[in-house]
Amino acid sequence: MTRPETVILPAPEAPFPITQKSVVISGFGRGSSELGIPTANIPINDDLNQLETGIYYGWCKLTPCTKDDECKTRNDGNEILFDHGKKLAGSDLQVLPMVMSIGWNPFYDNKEKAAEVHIMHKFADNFYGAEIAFNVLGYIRPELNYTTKEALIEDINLDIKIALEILDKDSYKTYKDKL
Ligand code: ADP
Ligand code: RBF
Ligand code: MG
Repeated sequence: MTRPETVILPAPEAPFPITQKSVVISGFGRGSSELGIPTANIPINDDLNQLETGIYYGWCKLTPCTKDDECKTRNDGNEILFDHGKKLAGSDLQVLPMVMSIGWNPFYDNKEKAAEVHIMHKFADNFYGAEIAFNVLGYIRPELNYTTKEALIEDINLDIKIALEILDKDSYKTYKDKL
């Protein structure tokens, strides 16, 4: 399954792969609560900023940081527990497939550019403050605005399907071993 506008290359092409290590920060908390699609937010940096805004895919790998728990207060006053990924275990620590959104989230009219990773894996707990290594291997589509939340959710679910199909090709799977 795909979209007419999604170009699937036989293998990643420049500027991909973009391989980085970062840390999971907190956002507005809307991914899980409003969309049912949690995203691990990461700070924007020069390399990600140079990509055009839109939806990307690749592999990622989480590692707990050995730091004490911290409570951080979000802009809206909510307290977020940063346990730095202490509860990650077993398959949570494998290399996992992901989709990444980079941009302004036009549906929510954000004032700051965000980079967010949805990992196609079921986690029992949050992992704010964990280390995330990832490689971005390709681009799916631009960021869009939507008239309904349901339409956004439907499109994200199609992104996930497309990403899983591409990542299943040997020429993309081989990048799993590079994290
Ligand atoms: P925020 O706006 O703070 O990023 P979200 O609702 O997007 O809030 O939730 C993000 C948090 O959910 C992540 O930081 C991570 O700790 C956790 N999480 C649980 N499951 C996943 C998943 N499959 N992919 C990404 N993050 C996940
Ligand atoms: N937000 C948008 O406003 N427009 C989009 O087209 C859009 N596409 C996304 C695709 C994926 C795969 C993901 C993970 C997120 C996307 N988002 C998009 C971001 C979404 O609005 C955001 O994750 C939530 O607001 C939670 O931060
Ligand atoms: Mg998020």
